[in-house]
Amino acid sequence: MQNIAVWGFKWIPPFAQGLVRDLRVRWALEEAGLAYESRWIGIDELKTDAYRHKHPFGMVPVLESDDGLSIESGAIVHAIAQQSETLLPADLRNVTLAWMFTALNTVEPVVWNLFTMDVLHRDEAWVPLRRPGAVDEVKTRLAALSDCLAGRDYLLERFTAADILMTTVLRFIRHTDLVAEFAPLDAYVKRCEARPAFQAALRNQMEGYARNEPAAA
Ligand SMILES: N[C@@H](CCC(=O)N[C@@H](CS)C(=O)NCC(=O)O)C(=O)O
Repeated sequence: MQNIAVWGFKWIPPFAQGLVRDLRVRWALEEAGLAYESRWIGIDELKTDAYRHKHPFGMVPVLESDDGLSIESGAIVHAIAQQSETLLPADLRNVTLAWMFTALNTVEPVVWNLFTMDVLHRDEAWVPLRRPGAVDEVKTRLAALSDCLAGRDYLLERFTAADILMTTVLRFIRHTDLVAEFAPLDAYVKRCEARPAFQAALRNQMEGYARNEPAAA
């Protein structure tokens, strides 16, 4: 994989800054030591034919490289991880993949559901009715995940691509105290976010927003 470019939003309001899924891709590239450039797409340009040529659903992230175009943050992180013994260790291949799917298929749906209620639809009448059940669903998942993390630093014996996905998933509920209610989980997220590669990825994403901030924002 060479001549890599990552597509993210040109700018997004502060409530979503640091959450957009190109962060996972940037983090994986930083951990893998692969150089990349940033490309920025306006939200109003997402559904244009030109951009849909890159992403059929008009979303970010997209990764462009000499190998072609890739979509889906999990698939992109997996492709990057295949180039990195740190992210996808040969002796932990299957279990790393299982935890990558766990982050995206078992944890992200419930966490994202709560994020959409609290942040994207917060003024809608149905939210107060549905929210308590959504919180319960999140807590059930977080409790099980926290049990898995008790006594260990990462999901597996060492840091892998699964931790990138899990941490970025858990960030979707950073506006709540739910993660903080589970000490092993809270420590885990802080540990992962303290990694220099995460900090570099976040800095790159935030610098883009700062550079592209609309005049009236
Ligand atoms: N499953 C996709 C989800 C991508 C996604 O939801 N991207 C959001 C930003 S984090 C987006 O582009 N939203 C714009 C839209 O839905 O129109 C992935 O993981 O890449």
